[in-house]
Amino acid sequence: MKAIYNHHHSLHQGRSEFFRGAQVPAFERADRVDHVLAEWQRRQMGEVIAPQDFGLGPILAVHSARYIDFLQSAWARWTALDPANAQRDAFPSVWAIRSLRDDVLPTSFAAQLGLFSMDSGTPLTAGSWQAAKTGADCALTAAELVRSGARSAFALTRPPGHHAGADFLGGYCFINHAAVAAQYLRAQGASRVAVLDVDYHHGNGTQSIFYDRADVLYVSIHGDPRTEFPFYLGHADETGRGEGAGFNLNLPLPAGTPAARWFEALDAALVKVRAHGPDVLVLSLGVDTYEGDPISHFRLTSEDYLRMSERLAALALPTVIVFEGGYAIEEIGVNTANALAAFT
Ligand code: Q9C
Ligand code: ZN
Repeated sequence: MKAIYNHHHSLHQGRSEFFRGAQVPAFERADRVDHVLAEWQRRQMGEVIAPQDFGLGPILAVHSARYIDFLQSAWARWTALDPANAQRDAFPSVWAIRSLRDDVLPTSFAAQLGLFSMDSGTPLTAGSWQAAKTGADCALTAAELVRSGARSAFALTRPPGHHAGADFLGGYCFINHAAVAAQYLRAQGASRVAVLDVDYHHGNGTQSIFYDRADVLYVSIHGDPRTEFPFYLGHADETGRGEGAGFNLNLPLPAGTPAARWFEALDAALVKVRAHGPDVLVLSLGVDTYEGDPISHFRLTSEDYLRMSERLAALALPTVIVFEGGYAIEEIGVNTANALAAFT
């Protein structure tokens, strides 16, 4: 299998995030991807290639123009407020929550940042746009490889994507790479696409982008949003709306869930994916389900990812794999390579 490596990922380096009122070092670090690349090469899992440039078209098929305009110019506007901001990441301080208007675009940068953010946990930095845009190119290059006959391809990128919605960032995500790839595959002729999300966190962005549609199924196994991020989406009763009714499946599990129970949920997820009869599968692969993850609470072991890989590959679908979360830095290379092993 080819890995499409985001050579611009380290342009995004969040300095910190908030935890219980304090600023702590960011969990979503550049060396996450370095460790995955090192393990990929050590195990000779396949060629590592650079992404092609797909321009903005496929991104604008998923994200709103005013959000993408904002992301592209955000750092220049942030540093124009005060040259000292060049040494500080931008965080929102105000939000357009219920009863406030989101249809009028304020001119204030701070107000726009809040309008386009779902949390204060996603540092916006000098290179966030370039890193995320190149990540979309990685996912699109993977989609193009699979479309032209590859059995699978792996977009090795960060920051992750599945929390980013049509017009907002959050959960360390700016552009929803999995959604961009799924939409691109539809535009290029796939009749049905399935997105399977095995990151610890519910992919609220991906779900919301396809919630009204029957052509793109979204299935997710994740920490119960009653206690786990993203909190406000990912419940079992969210099954799709309108034409999309029946084309969304959430399988929330309580914090502390052991591997045996997680694999039962995977069985249910795979039944749903198969029933959709997709031409292609997009896999949002996060390895924050690992027992040692510092911000997540499932109990999968490194060996469990080998089993996961076998189950996923047994679907025998053309598969675009997009890297999402996973914060146990020392083990992230082995866990991710194990999760991909049956595809190589
Ligand atoms: N102090 C992904 O895995 N905040 N995003 C956690 C920890 C958000 C995770 C707070 C976690 C988002 C792609
Ligand atoms: Zn996650």
